[in-house]
Amino acid sequence: MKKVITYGTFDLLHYGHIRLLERAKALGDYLIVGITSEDFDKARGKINVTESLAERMEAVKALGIADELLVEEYEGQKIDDIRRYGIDIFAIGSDWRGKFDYLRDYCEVVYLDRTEGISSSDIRSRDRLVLGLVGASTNVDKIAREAGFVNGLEIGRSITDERDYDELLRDSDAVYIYARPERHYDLVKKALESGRHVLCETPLSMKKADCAELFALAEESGLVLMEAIKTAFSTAYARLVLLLKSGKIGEIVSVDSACTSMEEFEGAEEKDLSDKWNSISDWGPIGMLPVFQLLGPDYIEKRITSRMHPSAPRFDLFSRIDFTYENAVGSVRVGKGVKTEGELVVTGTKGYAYVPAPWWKTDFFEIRYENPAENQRYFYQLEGEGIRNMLADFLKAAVHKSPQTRVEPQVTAAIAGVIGDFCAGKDLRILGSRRNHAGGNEENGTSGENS
Ligand code: C2G
Repeated sequence: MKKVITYGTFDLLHYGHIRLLERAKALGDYLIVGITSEDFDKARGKINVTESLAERMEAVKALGIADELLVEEYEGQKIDDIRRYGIDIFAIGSDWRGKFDYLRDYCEVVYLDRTEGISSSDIRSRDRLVLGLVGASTNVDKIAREAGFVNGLEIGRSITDERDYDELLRDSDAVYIYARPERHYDLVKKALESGRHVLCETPLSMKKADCAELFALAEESGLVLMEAIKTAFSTAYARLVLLLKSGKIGEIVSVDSACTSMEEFEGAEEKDLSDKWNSISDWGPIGMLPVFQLLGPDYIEKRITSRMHPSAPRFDLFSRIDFTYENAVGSVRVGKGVKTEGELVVTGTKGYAYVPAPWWKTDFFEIRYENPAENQRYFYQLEGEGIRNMLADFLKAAVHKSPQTRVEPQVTAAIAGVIGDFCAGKDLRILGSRRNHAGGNEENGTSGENS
């Protein structure tokens, strides 16, 4: 009996796939089809796959062409499979010509002509979503660049002046918003009221209550509202959270994160800083993300300690935010123009998780125990700092109504709440304020703890 094997993702099964399978089958008597797993596809840079592994397997099975199906999970598996199943012929489409010649050491390799004029990418692009961009920053540029890797997501108009917002909304199905954080609420609300899906740079708002209102509005209108915290979409970070929630290091006792970047603010005056984001707005959401995702949004108390820019009393160059929970603590350090090790450490009763700097865009983490022989290292592909996955998830949520699970609305609201409290001076202690602003707590808008 001549055994043939072929592999593929087979997303949104189409005529090109069917012809390939029929011809592969005709090469022998028994056809095995390897369907790629989601992780394997992600690792090889295919992030747009619409259907789940189960759906894709079901669709190939229902054709009745394959005699057997298997799941392709790792690089190099083809050699293992060919040996294990005693394969005579490996067949694949001609788009792979030459790439699998190394399998000739194990069996015959046949490249079958690819069917022209049809592809899963084309089918995905039919449900395209036009994303309008608001704002000017490297973040906006990155969104535009990464959208090029997500089939079906098309960048539409791009504006930097809010006066053009109505036109932008008219011409877009969805918007990505990057504005001053205090402008986000109005811009998001208007987009939702106009029936547009929204991907908004973090923080979504400066008030907890605003977030609840905006999420309710999105839900009522059947629209997607997503906070653009790219770290939440990086595979390594998302897997770390799942692993820790499954008890990998026992009970979580402490979450400690640090995020800083160097920026030159020396000699700047308050007006020079007016269009810049302070540390807590820029880095705070990312720093707080693991605290709220691992310990929950309901802390008992918090304390924000900030060192402000000498000429801008609301511009924190550095802040440390300490959260107290019933049985755990969280601590976040953020800074601009300040440098520290940007790592994430999660302390547990059985071990700890260590994510090296810069932890917010990592492809690696380690779970460590008292006995180093038990330590485990985890590696995942990081495409486009997490932005690519974020855009793919946004598109799937908007077009295919897939549930969003990466940033919980309560986490978004908790982040907004902390930043709002900072602005209102609640739970805030300002370093040096006694010396620099004698009796200046009102001036700083603090709650008066420093006087
Ligand atoms: N195919 C085809 N004609 C098309 C589209 C696809 O003949 N118009 C073939 C491909 O060449 C491949 C198979 O159908 O042999 C499955 O295609 P995909 O689902 O795109 O999978 P692919 O990424 O090619 O996976 O380990 C995975 C394999 O290496 C190939």
